[in-house]
Amino acid sequence: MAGPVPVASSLSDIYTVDAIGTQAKRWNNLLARFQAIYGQPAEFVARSPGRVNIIGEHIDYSLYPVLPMAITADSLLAVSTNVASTNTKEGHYKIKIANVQDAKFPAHEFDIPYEAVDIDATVHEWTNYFKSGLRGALELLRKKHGNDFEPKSMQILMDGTVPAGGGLSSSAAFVSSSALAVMVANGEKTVDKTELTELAIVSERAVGVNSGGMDQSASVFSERGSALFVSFTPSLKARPVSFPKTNPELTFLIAQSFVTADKFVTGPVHYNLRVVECSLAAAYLNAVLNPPGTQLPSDASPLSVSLHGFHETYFALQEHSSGATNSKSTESQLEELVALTAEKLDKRDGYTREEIAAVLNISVDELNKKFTSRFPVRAEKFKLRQRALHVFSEALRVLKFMSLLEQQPTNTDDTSEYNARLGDLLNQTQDSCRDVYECSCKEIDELCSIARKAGSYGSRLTGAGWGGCSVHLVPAGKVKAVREAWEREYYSKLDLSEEQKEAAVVVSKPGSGSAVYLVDDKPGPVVVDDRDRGSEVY
Ligand code: NG1
Repeated sequence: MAGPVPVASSLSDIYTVDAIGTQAKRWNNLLARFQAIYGQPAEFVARSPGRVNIIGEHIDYSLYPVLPMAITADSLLAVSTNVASTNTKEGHYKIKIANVQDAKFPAHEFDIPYEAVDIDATVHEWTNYFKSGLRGALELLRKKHGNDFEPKSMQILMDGTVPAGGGLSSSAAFVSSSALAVMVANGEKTVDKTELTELAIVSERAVGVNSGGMDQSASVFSERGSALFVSFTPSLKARPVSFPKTNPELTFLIAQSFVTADKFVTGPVHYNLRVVECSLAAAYLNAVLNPPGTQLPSDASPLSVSLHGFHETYFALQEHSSGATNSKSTESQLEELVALTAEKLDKRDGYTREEIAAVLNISVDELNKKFTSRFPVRAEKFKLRQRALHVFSEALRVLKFMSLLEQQPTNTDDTSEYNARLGDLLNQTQDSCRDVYECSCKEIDELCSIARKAGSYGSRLTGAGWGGCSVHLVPAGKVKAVREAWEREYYSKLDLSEEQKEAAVVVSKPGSGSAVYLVDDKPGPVVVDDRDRGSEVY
């Protein structure tokens, strides 16, 4: 899966057949608008999709593997580097950036000094996501070409179809496509997928969210037709995973709750707080379960210490002291960690800073500096027990889900029981997100219970939660019934525009990841190589 980001020669390399017609219109509109705004054609388009997470929620920043897949909705950046330098300040390059939705996302022009990209994370401004991709890509370019590297000016038109705050990772799609665009604009003929993903993960943290790495990996690495198993240790790896043939056939439905969850605004009490709680839980468990003085390894998680780091250290020390050579399976290790957490972290109402600092043998100031100064959080107490229980049990569910996928169903005439086992794991995830990790909301809970009653095998929130989207594993024959039930019992009660109604529910097929399309090579409308009807240009 590693290797360079593909250069697409036609939209058929990027989208599934059913999406091509709509996408061709959209791409042609993007290229025509680019010409109209900047008076010249775009040279290339950089594309990165959103994603839906199948299982493994809120465990990527604790460095446990997850199973997302890319969706059709994406972020497109049409780019040209042919920018007149006449009014650009000395020692600066110019970025002109506009959006096809110009009323919502106004155009901007920046003169940026060669040495640094300034991002004001306290202001919620759409172009910050581009700037964070720019900053990350330039760091990589400097590593490759030296500190004197002079970035090219760019003019950009963006078209994003991943709903913002909808749990489908619009931000990762935007940051990854921006970083990719900057790399290509600055002459990189091939862009390595792992390098792009790693820089997009770090870049996104510049926008004020202590992000894990799932979304960027899914956005960059995905392959059409497959989900993606992403692991973060010992280094970032992604591999495609296919679903076995089942009867009844399985369909993933994505349903919007229309509760907008803005991670940036609610970070101090939701997302960023969970990241802090997980790292504090790792440090606490290390202090009470490992020999005095044990240091957790500094790792790639947002705060550099993670529950996965604790997990590895704990079992390595256990094996070392018992002289055992037969390592336990990861499943049994995780089961043991769930039991240990329940026993050692017994305060259900949470731990104060003072209580945690005393166990870590550091001052409250040191605790704040290490854990809560990177991004502000607001909490009197930290729910270490609940957060660690969710993370260990969710990591276990991912492994169980994967082993089911690898096993294949035994009775291929009727795989209902197998399907139900997959669904059951998704339902357990939802229960844990709702009751233990506290990242669901009543609207998502409602969508899940309506879907289950109408025939879904498994229903749960997807992404960060607190609103946004839900994902449902539904037998193909029940898709209609589930959609109708939502309409009757949920959507008809909301005041939705036609556009929202249309976007409320999508049947999701695993889509492909990042790609570059070189317009230069193919002037005129975008190329669609319709494999059924021969080559055609829309
Ligand atoms: P969303 O907000 O749905 O894109 C976020 C994180 C992921 C992961 C999920 C929860 C970012 C960019 N994404 O996803 O890394 O932690 O929540 O599983 O912060």
